[in-house]
Amino acid sequence: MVCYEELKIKGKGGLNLLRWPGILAYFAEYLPLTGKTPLITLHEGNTPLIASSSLARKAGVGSLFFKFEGMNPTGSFKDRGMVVAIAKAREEGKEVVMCASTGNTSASAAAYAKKAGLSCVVLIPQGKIALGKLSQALMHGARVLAVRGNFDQALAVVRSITSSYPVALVNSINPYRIEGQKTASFEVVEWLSGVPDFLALPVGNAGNITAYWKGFKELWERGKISVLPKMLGFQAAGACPLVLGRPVENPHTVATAIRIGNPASWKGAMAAKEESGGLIDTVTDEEILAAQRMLAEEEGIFVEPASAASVAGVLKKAREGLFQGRETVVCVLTGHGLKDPDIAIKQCEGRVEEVGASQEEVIQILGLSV
Ligand code: AN7
Repeated sequence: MVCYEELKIKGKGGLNLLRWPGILAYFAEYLPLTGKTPLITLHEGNTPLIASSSLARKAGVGSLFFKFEGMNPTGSFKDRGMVVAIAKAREEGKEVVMCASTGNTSASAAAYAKKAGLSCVVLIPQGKIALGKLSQALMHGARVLAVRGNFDQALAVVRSITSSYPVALVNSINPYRIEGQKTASFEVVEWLSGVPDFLALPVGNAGNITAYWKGFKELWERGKISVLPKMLGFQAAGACPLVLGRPVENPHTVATAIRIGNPASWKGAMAAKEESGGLIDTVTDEEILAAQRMLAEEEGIFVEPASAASVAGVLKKAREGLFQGRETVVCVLTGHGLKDPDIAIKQCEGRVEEVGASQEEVIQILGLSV
Protein backbone atom coordinates (compact mmCIF):
# COMPACT_ATOMS: atom_id res chain seq x y z
CA MET A 1 0.00 0.00 0.00
CA VAL A 2 1.20 3.50 -0.84
CA CYS A 3 1.50 5.71 2.21
CA TYR A 4 1.05 9.42 2.61
CA GLU A 5 4.79 10.17 2.89
CA GLU A 6 5.47 8.50 -0.46
CA LEU A 7 2.67 10.46 -2.09
CA LYS A 8 4.06 13.69 -0.70
CA ILE A 9 7.53 12.97 -2.02
CA LYS A 10 6.25 12.19 -5.50
CA GLY A 11 4.35 15.46 -5.51
CA LYS A 12 7.43 17.41 -4.41
CA GLY A 13 5.75 18.65 -1.28
CA GLY A 14 2.34 19.25 -2.81
CA LEU A 15 -0.35 16.78 -3.75
CA ASN A 16 0.41 14.99 -6.96
CA LEU A 17 -3.10 15.33 -8.36
CA LEU A 18 -3.71 14.12 -11.86
CA ARG A 19 -5.52 16.84 -13.70
CA TRP A 20 -8.10 14.97 -15.71
CA PRO A 21 -9.42 17.36 -18.39
CA GLY A 22 -12.79 15.69 -19.04
CA ILE A 23 -14.24 13.86 -22.02
CA LEU A 24 -14.01 16.51 -24.74
CA ALA A 25 -10.35 17.33 -24.22
CA TYR A 26 -9.07 13.86 -23.40
CA PHE A 27 -10.87 11.97 -26.17
CA ALA A 28 -10.90 14.79 -28.75
CA GLU A 29 -9.49 12.66 -31.57
CA TYR A 30 -12.40 10.25 -31.22
CA LEU A 31 -15.13 12.89 -31.06
CA PRO A 32 -16.86 15.04 -33.71
CA LEU A 33 -15.35 18.31 -32.48
CA THR A 34 -14.52 21.38 -34.53
CA GLY A 35 -12.48 24.46 -33.74
CA LYS A 36 -15.72 26.07 -32.63
CA THR A 37 -16.87 23.40 -30.15
CA PRO A 38 -16.75 24.92 -26.65
CA LEU A 39 -14.69 22.62 -24.43
CA ILE A 40 -17.07 22.62 -21.50
CA THR A 41 -16.47 20.12 -18.73
CA LEU A 42 -17.43 19.15 -15.21
CA HIS A 43 -14.49 16.73 -15.41
CA GLU A 44 -16.71 13.78 -16.30
CA GLY A 45 -15.24 10.41 -17.23
CA ASN A 46 -12.10 8.69 -15.92
CA THR A 47 -14.27 6.62 -13.58
CA PRO A 48 -12.70 3.76 -11.65
CA LEU A 49 -12.71 0.14 -12.73
CA ILE A 50 -12.93 -1.49 -9.33
CA ALA A 51 -11.73 -5.07 -8.86
CA SER A 52 -14.29 -7.28 -7.15
CA SER A 53 -13.27 -8.89 -3.90
CA SER A 54 -16.25 -11.12 -3.25
CA LEU A 55 -18.67 -11.37 -6.14
CA ALA A 56 -16.01 -12.64 -8.56
CA ARG A 57 -15.92 -15.84 -6.53
CA LYS A 58 -19.72 -16.05 -6.45
CA ALA A 59 -19.85 -15.67 -10.21
CA GLY A 60 -17.09 -18.21 -10.66
CA VAL A 61 -15.09 -16.10 -13.11
CA GLY A 62 -11.36 -15.37 -13.28
CA SER A 63 -11.78 -11.70 -12.54
CA LEU A 64 -14.69 -9.34 -12.20
CA PHE A 65 -14.48 -5.56 -12.40
CA PHE A 66 -17.03 -2.84 -11.79
CA LYS A 67 -16.96 0.21 -14.05
CA PHE A 68 -18.42 2.60 -11.51
CA GLU A 69 -20.11 5.28 -13.55
CA GLY A 70 -21.79 6.62 -10.43
CA MET A 71 -18.53 8.54 -9.93
CA ASN A 72 -19.39 10.98 -12.72
CA PRO A 73 -20.23 14.59 -11.74
CA THR A 74 -24.00 14.11 -11.69
CA GLY A 75 -23.74 10.52 -10.49
CA SER A 76 -24.41 8.59 -13.69
CA PHE A 77 -22.88 7.56 -17.02
CA LYS A 78 -25.09 10.08 -18.81
CA ASP A 79 -22.53 12.86 -18.27
CA ARG A 80 -20.17 11.40 -20.89
CA GLY A 81 -22.62 11.80 -23.74
CA MET A 82 -24.34 14.84 -22.34
CA VAL A 83 -21.20 16.96 -22.34
CA VAL A 84 -20.81 16.31 -26.08
CA ALA A 85 -24.49 16.89 -26.88
CA ILE A 86 -24.58 20.13 -24.90
CA ALA A 87 -21.30 21.42 -26.36
CA LYS A 88 -22.60 20.76 -29.88
CA ALA A 89 -25.96 22.40 -29.09
CA ARG A 90 -24.05 25.45 -27.89
CA GLU A 91 -21.82 25.39 -30.97
CA GLU A 92 -24.91 25.26 -33.19
CA GLY A 93 -26.35 28.31 -31.47
CA LYS A 94 -29.21 26.55 -29.71
CA GLU A 95 -30.53 28.23 -26.58
CA VAL A 96 -32.84 25.56 -25.22
CA VAL A 97 -32.29 21.83 -24.82
CA MET A 98 -34.97 19.27 -24.08
CA CYS A 99 -35.17 15.62 -23.11
CA ALA A 100 -37.51 12.95 -21.83
CA SER A 101 -36.05 11.05 -18.94
CA THR A 102 -36.48 8.38 -16.33
CA GLY A 103 -34.29 10.69 -14.23
CA ASN A 104 -30.56 10.49 -14.87
CA THR A 105 -30.65 12.09 -18.30
CA SER A 106 -32.64 14.98 -16.85
CA ALA A 107 -30.14 15.48 -14.02
CA SER A 108 -27.22 15.47 -16.45
CA ALA A 109 -28.91 17.66 -19.05
CA ALA A 110 -29.88 20.18 -16.38
CA ALA A 111 -26.35 20.41 -15.00
CA TYR A 112 -24.51 20.64 -18.33
CA ALA A 113 -27.06 23.06 -19.80
CA LYS A 114 -26.31 25.44 -16.96
CA LYS A 115 -22.57 24.94 -17.32
CA ALA A 116 -22.94 25.98 -20.98
CA GLY A 117 -25.41 28.79 -20.30
CA LEU A 118 -28.41 27.10 -21.94
CA SER A 119 -31.97 26.59 -20.76
CA CYS A 120 -33.20 23.08 -20.14
CA VAL A 121 -36.64 21.47 -20.23
CA VAL A 122 -37.12 17.93 -18.99
CA LEU A 123 -40.17 15.70 -19.32
CA ILE A 124 -40.36 12.99 -16.68
CA PRO A 125 -42.95 10.28 -16.09
CA GLN A 126 -45.07 11.55 -13.22
CA GLY A 127 -44.36 9.82 -9.91
CA LYS A 128 -41.84 7.40 -11.41
CA ILE A 129 -38.51 9.07 -10.96
CA ALA A 130 -36.15 8.63 -8.04
CA LEU A 131 -35.94 11.57 -5.65
CA GLY A 132 -32.22 12.20 -5.99
CA LYS A 133 -32.57 12.70 -9.73
CA LEU A 134 -35.56 15.00 -9.38
CA SER A 135 -33.70 17.08 -6.81
CA GLN A 136 -30.83 17.54 -9.27
CA ALA A 137 -33.02 18.66 -12.18
CA LEU A 138 -34.81 21.12 -9.91
CA MET A 139 -31.68 22.49 -8.25
CA HIS A 140 -30.03 23.08 -11.63
CA GLY A 141 -33.02 25.18 -12.57
CA ALA A 142 -34.49 23.06 -15.37
CA ARG A 143 -38.16 23.41 -16.28
CA VAL A 144 -39.47 20.08 -15.02
CA LEU A 145 -42.67 18.82 -16.62
CA ALA A 146 -44.19 15.72 -15.03
CA VAL A 147 -45.99 13.93 -17.83
CA ARG A 148 -49.13 11.96 -17.08
CA GLY A 149 -47.77 8.95 -18.89
CA ASN A 150 -44.65 6.82 -19.11
CA PHE A 151 -41.15 7.48 -20.48
CA ASP A 152 -41.96 6.23 -23.97
CA GLN A 153 -44.88 8.66 -24.25
CA ALA A 154 -42.76 11.53 -22.93
CA LEU A 155 -40.04 10.74 -25.48
CA ALA A 156 -42.58 10.75 -28.32
CA VAL A 157 -43.64 14.27 -27.30
CA VAL A 158 -40.04 15.47 -27.08
CA ARG A 159 -39.16 14.02 -30.48
CA SER A 160 -42.05 15.74 -32.14
CA ILE A 161 -41.46 19.12 -30.49
CA THR A 162 -37.73 19.16 -31.20
CA SER A 163 -38.32 18.30 -34.84
CA SER A 164 -40.38 21.44 -35.42
CA TYR A 165 -39.15 24.01 -32.86
CA PRO A 166 -35.68 25.52 -32.32
CA VAL A 167 -34.99 23.26 -29.37
CA ALA A 168 -32.11 20.76 -29.25
CA LEU A 169 -33.01 17.19 -28.40
CA VAL A 170 -30.50 15.69 -25.95
CA ASN A 171 -31.87 12.17 -25.57
CA SER A 172 -29.58 9.40 -26.77
CA ILE A 173 -31.15 9.42 -30.24
CA ASN A 174 -28.96 12.50 -30.56
CA PRO A 175 -25.84 10.89 -32.10
CA TYR A 176 -23.51 13.14 -30.07
CA ARG A 177 -24.75 11.40 -26.93
CA ILE A 178 -23.60 8.04 -28.27
CA GLU A 179 -20.26 9.53 -29.34
CA GLY A 180 -19.55 10.72 -25.81
CA GLN A 181 -20.79 7.58 -24.12
CA LYS A 182 -18.59 5.31 -26.21
CA THR A 183 -15.56 6.72 -24.35
CA ALA A 184 -16.38 4.45 -21.41
CA SER A 185 -15.27 1.47 -23.50
CA PHE A 186 -11.94 3.22 -24.20
CA GLU A 187 -11.40 3.62 -20.48
CA VAL A 188 -12.17 -0.04 -19.81
CA VAL A 189 -9.55 -1.10 -22.37
CA GLU A 190 -6.99 1.42 -21.13
CA TRP A 191 -7.46 0.43 -17.49
CA LEU A 192 -7.26 -3.31 -18.17
CA SER A 193 -4.57 -2.92 -20.83
CA GLY A 194 -6.74 -5.35 -22.69
CA VAL A 195 -10.24 -6.38 -23.62
CA PRO A 196 -12.60 -8.15 -21.21
CA ASP A 197 -14.23 -11.38 -22.36
CA PHE A 198 -17.65 -10.09 -21.35
CA LEU A 199 -19.08 -6.64 -20.71
CA ALA A 200 -22.41 -6.60 -18.85
CA LEU A 201 -24.73 -3.63 -18.54
CA PRO A 202 -28.35 -2.71 -17.85
CA VAL A 203 -30.45 -1.86 -20.90
CA GLY A 204 -33.28 0.67 -20.94
CA ASN A 205 -33.46 2.95 -23.94
CA ALA A 206 -30.44 1.02 -25.29
CA GLY A 207 -28.20 4.01 -25.93
CA ASN A 208 -25.45 2.78 -23.64
CA ILE A 209 -25.08 -0.73 -25.07
CA THR A 210 -25.05 0.84 -28.54
CA ALA A 211 -22.35 3.28 -27.44
CA TYR A 212 -20.07 0.74 -25.73
CA TRP A 213 -20.23 -1.51 -28.77
CA LYS A 214 -19.44 1.41 -31.09
CA GLY A 215 -16.46 2.28 -28.92
CA PHE A 216 -15.03 -1.23 -28.92
CA LYS A 217 -15.51 -1.53 -32.67
CA GLU A 218 -13.72 1.78 -33.28
CA LEU A 219 -10.72 0.63 -31.26
CA TRP A 220 -10.72 -2.58 -33.30
CA GLU A 221 -10.95 -0.69 -36.60
CA ARG A 222 -8.03 1.53 -35.56
CA GLY A 223 -5.99 -1.57 -34.80
CA LYS A 224 -5.74 -0.78 -31.08
CA ILE A 225 -7.36 -4.05 -30.01
CA SER A 226 -7.51 -7.38 -31.80
CA VAL A 227 -10.47 -9.00 -30.04
CA LEU A 228 -13.89 -7.77 -29.01
CA PRO A 229 -15.87 -8.49 -25.85
CA LYS A 230 -19.20 -10.28 -25.80
CA MET A 231 -21.93 -7.85 -24.80
CA LEU A 232 -24.36 -8.97 -22.09
CA GLY A 233 -27.42 -6.71 -21.80
CA PHE A 234 -29.95 -7.08 -19.00
CA GLN A 235 -33.48 -5.73 -18.85
CA ALA A 236 -35.91 -5.85 -15.95
CA ALA A 237 -38.37 -8.73 -16.35
CA GLY A 238 -41.31 -6.29 -16.32
CA ALA A 239 -39.71 -4.04 -18.94
CA CYS A 240 -37.97 -6.35 -21.41
CA PRO A 241 -39.07 -5.46 -24.95
CA LEU A 242 -35.73 -6.54 -26.44
CA VAL A 243 -36.10 -10.01 -24.97
CA LEU A 244 -39.75 -10.35 -25.98
CA GLY A 245 -39.08 -8.94 -29.43
CA ARG A 246 -41.93 -6.43 -29.16
CA PRO A 247 -42.62 -3.17 -27.30
CA VAL A 248 -44.07 -3.40 -23.79
CA GLU A 249 -46.98 -1.01 -23.36
CA ASN A 250 -46.98 -0.77 -19.56
CA PRO A 251 -43.46 -1.48 -18.38
CA HIS A 252 -42.96 -1.92 -14.64
CA THR A 253 -39.92 -2.47 -12.43
CA VAL A 254 -38.48 -1.24 -9.17
CA ALA A 255 -35.52 -0.01 -11.27
CA THR A 256 -37.30 3.12 -12.50
CA ALA A 257 -34.28 4.16 -14.61
CA ILE A 258 -34.93 1.27 -16.99
CA ARG A 259 -38.71 1.36 -16.91
CA ILE A 260 -38.81 1.68 -20.68
CA GLY A 261 -41.07 -0.27 -23.04
CA ASN A 262 -39.91 0.80 -26.48
CA PRO A 263 -36.16 1.51 -26.61
CA ALA A 264 -35.14 4.19 -29.11
CA SER A 265 -31.86 2.40 -29.91
CA TRP A 266 -33.51 -0.98 -30.46
CA LYS A 267 -31.44 -1.74 -33.57
CA GLY A 268 -28.19 -0.72 -31.90
CA ALA A 269 -28.84 -3.08 -29.01
CA MET A 270 -29.64 -6.01 -31.29
CA ALA A 271 -26.55 -5.32 -33.40
CA ALA A 272 -24.35 -5.23 -30.28
CA LYS A 273 -25.78 -8.53 -29.12
CA GLU A 274 -25.55 -10.29 -32.48
CA GLU A 275 -22.23 -8.94 -33.74
CA SER A 276 -20.50 -9.61 -30.41
CA GLY A 277 -21.98 -13.07 -29.93
CA GLY A 278 -23.51 -11.85 -26.69
CA LEU A 279 -27.03 -11.92 -25.33
CA ILE A 280 -29.84 -9.82 -23.89
CA ASP A 281 -31.75 -11.39 -21.02
CA THR A 282 -34.01 -10.47 -18.13
CA VAL A 283 -33.50 -10.17 -14.39
CA THR A 284 -36.33 -9.99 -11.87
CA ASP A 285 -36.82 -7.11 -9.44
CA GLU A 286 -35.87 -9.50 -6.61
CA GLU A 287 -32.60 -10.38 -8.36
CA ILE A 288 -31.90 -6.68 -8.98
CA LEU A 289 -32.41 -5.71 -5.34
CA ALA A 290 -30.41 -8.70 -4.08
CA ALA A 291 -27.51 -7.68 -6.34
CA GLN A 292 -27.81 -4.08 -5.15
CA ARG A 293 -27.50 -5.23 -1.53
CA MET A 294 -24.57 -7.56 -2.33
CA LEU A 295 -22.66 -4.74 -4.04
CA ALA A 296 -23.21 -2.50 -1.02
CA GLU A 297 -22.56 -5.10 1.68
CA GLU A 298 -19.76 -7.13 0.10
CA GLU A 299 -18.00 -4.72 -2.24
CA GLY A 300 -18.57 -1.33 -0.62
CA ILE A 301 -20.21 0.02 -3.75
CA PHE A 302 -23.59 1.73 -3.58
CA VAL A 303 -25.51 1.79 -6.84
CA GLU A 304 -29.07 2.49 -7.83
CA PRO A 305 -31.28 -0.52 -8.64
CA ALA A 306 -30.99 -0.27 -12.45
CA SER A 307 -27.21 -0.46 -12.20
CA ALA A 308 -27.38 -3.63 -10.17
CA ALA A 309 -29.09 -5.33 -13.13
CA SER A 310 -25.68 -5.93 -14.72
CA VAL A 311 -24.47 -7.80 -11.64
CA ALA A 312 -27.77 -9.64 -11.19
CA GLY A 313 -27.50 -10.71 -14.81
CA VAL A 314 -23.92 -11.96 -14.49
CA LEU A 315 -24.87 -13.97 -11.39
CA LYS A 316 -27.85 -15.44 -13.25
CA LYS A 317 -25.71 -16.39 -16.24
CA ALA A 318 -23.14 -17.90 -13.86
CA ARG A 319 -25.85 -20.13 -12.38
CA GLU A 320 -26.81 -21.15 -15.90
CA GLY A 321 -23.21 -22.15 -16.63
CA LEU A 322 -22.16 -19.42 -19.08
CA PHE A 323 -18.67 -19.04 -17.58
CA GLN A 324 -15.83 -21.59 -17.55
CA GLY A 325 -13.88 -19.99 -14.70
CA ARG A 326 -11.06 -17.97 -16.27
CA GLU A 327 -12.98 -15.13 -17.90
CA THR A 328 -12.54 -11.43 -17.29
CA VAL A 329 -15.92 -9.83 -16.84
CA VAL A 330 -16.75 -6.13 -16.53
CA CYS A 331 -20.07 -5.04 -15.04
CA VAL A 332 -21.03 -1.46 -15.80
CA LEU A 333 -22.55 0.21 -12.75
CA THR A 334 -24.41 3.04 -14.42
CA GLY A 335 -25.62 5.19 -11.53
CA HIS A 336 -24.92 6.02 -7.89
CA GLY A 337 -27.01 4.59 -5.05
CA LEU A 338 -27.70 8.06 -3.66
CA LYS A 339 -29.90 8.67 -6.69
CA ASP A 340 -32.66 6.58 -5.16
CA PRO A 341 -32.53 6.81 -1.36
CA ASP A 342 -36.15 5.66 -0.97
CA ILE A 343 -35.61 2.17 -2.31
CA ALA A 344 -32.41 1.80 -0.30
CA ILE A 345 -34.00 2.80 2.98
CA LYS A 346 -37.05 0.64 2.31
CA GLN A 347 -34.77 -2.39 2.08
CA CYS A 348 -33.16 -1.57 5.41
CA GLU A 349 -36.34 -0.93 7.39
CA GLY A 350 -35.96 -1.41 11.13
CA ARG A 351 -32.18 -1.26 11.01
CA VAL A 352 -31.76 2.08 12.76
CA GLU A 353 -31.55 1.54 16.51
CA GLU A 354 -32.48 4.33 18.88
CA VAL A 355 -30.29 4.94 21.88
CA GLY A 356 -29.92 7.50 24.66
CA ALA A 357 -27.12 10.06 24.48
CA SER A 358 -24.97 8.27 27.04
CA GLN A 359 -21.83 6.15 26.91
CA GLU A 360 -23.46 3.46 29.06
CA GLU A 361 -26.40 2.99 26.76
CA VAL A 362 -24.21 2.81 23.64
CA ILE A 363 -21.87 0.29 25.27
CA GLN A 364 -24.83 -1.77 26.43
CA ILE A 365 -26.60 -1.86 23.08
CA LEU A 366 -23.35 -2.86 21.31
CA GLY A 367 -22.53 -5.43 23.95
CA LEU A 368 -18.97 -4.10 24.24
CA SER A 369 -16.66 -5.42 26.93
CA VAL A 370 -13.02 -4.60 27.67
C1 AN7 B 1 -28.80 4.19 -13.99
O1 AN7 B 1 -32.27 8.89 -17.71
O2 AN7 B 1 -33.13 6.43 -19.91
O3 AN7 B 1 -30.06 1.67 -22.13
O4 AN7 B 1 -33.84 8.88 -19.18
O5 AN7 B 1 -30.37 5.81 -15.66
O6 AN7 B 1 -28.75 3.77 -22.39
O7 AN7 B 1 -31.13 3.85 -21.69
C2 AN7 B 1 -31.72 6.21 -18.06
C3 AN7 B 1 -31.23 4.97 -18.32
C4 AN7 B 1 -29.15 2.21 -17.05
C5 AN7 B 1 -30.22 2.45 -19.21
N1 AN7 B 1 -28.82 2.61 -15.82
O8 AN7 B 1 -29.36 3.00 -20.18
C6 AN7 B 1 -32.91 8.32 -18.59
C7 AN7 B 1 -32.62 6.93 -18.93
C8 AN7 B 1 -29.21 3.81 -15.36
C9 AN7 B 1 -29.99 4.64 -16.16
C10 AN7 B 1 -29.92 2.99 -17.89
C11 AN7 B 1 -30.37 4.22 -17.44
P1 AN7 B 1 -29.85 3.08 -21.70
